[in-house]
Amino acid sequence: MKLYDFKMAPNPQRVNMFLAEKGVEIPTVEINTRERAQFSESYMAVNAVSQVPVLELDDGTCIAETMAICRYIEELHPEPPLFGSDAKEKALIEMWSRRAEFMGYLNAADMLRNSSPAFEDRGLPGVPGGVPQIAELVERGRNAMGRFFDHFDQRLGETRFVAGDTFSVADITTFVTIRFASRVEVEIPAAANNLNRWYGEVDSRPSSAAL
Ligand SMILES: N[C@@H](CCC(=O)N[C@@H](CS)C(=O)NCC(=O)O)C(=O)O
Repeated sequence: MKLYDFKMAPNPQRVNMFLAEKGVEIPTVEINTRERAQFSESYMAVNAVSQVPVLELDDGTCIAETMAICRYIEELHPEPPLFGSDAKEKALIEMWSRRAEFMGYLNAADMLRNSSPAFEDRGLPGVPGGVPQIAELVERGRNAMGRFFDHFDQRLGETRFVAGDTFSVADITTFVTIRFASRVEVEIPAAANNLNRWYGEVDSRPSSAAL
């Protein structure tokens, strides 16, 4: 098995933090997306949509998509369960993972991809011909991140972790999203006490070193 990885990129970081929580190590092959390695012919045979991460199994099967990779690892290494143990936990983890991605991650990505010179003509991932930046998406992303922080702060006033009492993959997506947003100087508001409390707790887990 091998993981096509790029340690600076947020979706590979989600897989790396997940692996660290499981105590599992998988050999990696670096695909440096800054140097356009995702568009090489050999990598496009691994993932036709030119994105990382990808997990290649020993039989040659290539699993793309962060959550699909994490689910596969969860099946092989069920302890500790990061996708929940019963019907209610599983559904809540799915719910909060989706909110972390749609309310948070995608907006942080819009902000970075549409503002940073390093992402010029890379408005969307995995498009060899390029996608122009749209400046308006930066402001829209900033407003959306504000709503994401508010909503998650409110939630974390009710629960220790994002999806409930136990740490889960939803915490990983939320944590990676917040670190990612800090690259465009978007930080958790100081007044968001619950979210700041939770961030400190997750940041102190050994798995956060995977970022
Ligand atoms: N939906 C995919 C998204 C993967 C993705 O966007 N990966 C980024 C790195 S975080 C990438 O490969 N970017 C390539 C590019 O910028 O062209 C997943 O969940 O794994």
